[in-house]
Amino acid sequence: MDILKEIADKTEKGKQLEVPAAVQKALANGIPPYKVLTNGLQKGLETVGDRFKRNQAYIPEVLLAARAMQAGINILQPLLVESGEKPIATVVLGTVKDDLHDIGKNMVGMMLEGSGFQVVDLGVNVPAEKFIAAIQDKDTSILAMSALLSTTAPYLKTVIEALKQKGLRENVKVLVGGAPVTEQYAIEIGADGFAPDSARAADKAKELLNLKY
Ligand code: B1M
Repeated sequence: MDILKEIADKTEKGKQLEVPAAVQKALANGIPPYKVLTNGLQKGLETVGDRFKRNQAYIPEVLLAARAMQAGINILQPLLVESGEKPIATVVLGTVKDDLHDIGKNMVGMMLEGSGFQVVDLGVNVPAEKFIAAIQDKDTSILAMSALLSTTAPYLKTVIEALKQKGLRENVKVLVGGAPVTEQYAIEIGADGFAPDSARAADKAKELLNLKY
């Protein structure tokens, strides 16, 4: 079997103990880390996600697949974040309140670090006050927020409004993303930028700061 297909298959089946070896094999075959991530691990998680949507998989299966994917990401992470340069700016990153999805956010964090940003990752279920406290604490250039549920996407706007109320809106660029978020939605809620995936999130972050990429 094609090694990327094998990784996708093992991820889908939640084979947390077998995924790392398959990822190592793909890397040894010269497949670039980002391709292993998107065409292998991510594909497997998406497949189980689609089955879940059609009521053909249960949440524990999705969770096991997510853990298997994380086991693979742990191997890829050092390769993806290795930029070797001084941080170009600080990004505060998090998944918004009431949302526990963190895989996409973690990928965005890795790609940002790999592009030379310092990333302050606040984790998941982050309320507006926590984003604001982090921005005030660090010399932050970008606030990057992820939302994976259609019920939590409106919270992106809540945070932007809270920034305005605190007089901090002009201090940071706001970058948003996540499956239910679109470019149009980002404009409507007053964000500065949107990206559909982690690689483009890193490009967009540079663009927002007028840095070349
Ligand atoms: Co959840 N879940 N989930 N889930 N889950 C989805 C998102 C869903 C689409 C599944 C479905 O129905 N098909 C659905 C949302 C429907 C909707 O609102 N439209 C859903 C649901 C309903 C739920 C629960 C409500 C289920 C329940 O309990 N009944 C529940 C909610 C829990 C909560 O958050 N409060 C829930 C729970 C879970 C698990 C805990 C089991 C697990 C999360 C584990 C974890 O994250 N540690 C889980 C998972 C794994 C998924 C799916 C299968 C995969 C999500 C994922 O990690 N994708 C998902 C279905 C699917 O996507 N096929 C689903 C891979 C990841 C790389 O993609 O996160 O989209 P993504 O990130 C992308 C881009 O969006 C972008 O870059 C990444 C790729 O490069 N991106 C950004 C992300 N953030 C960005 C930020 C940026 C820019 C780009 O700038 C800052």
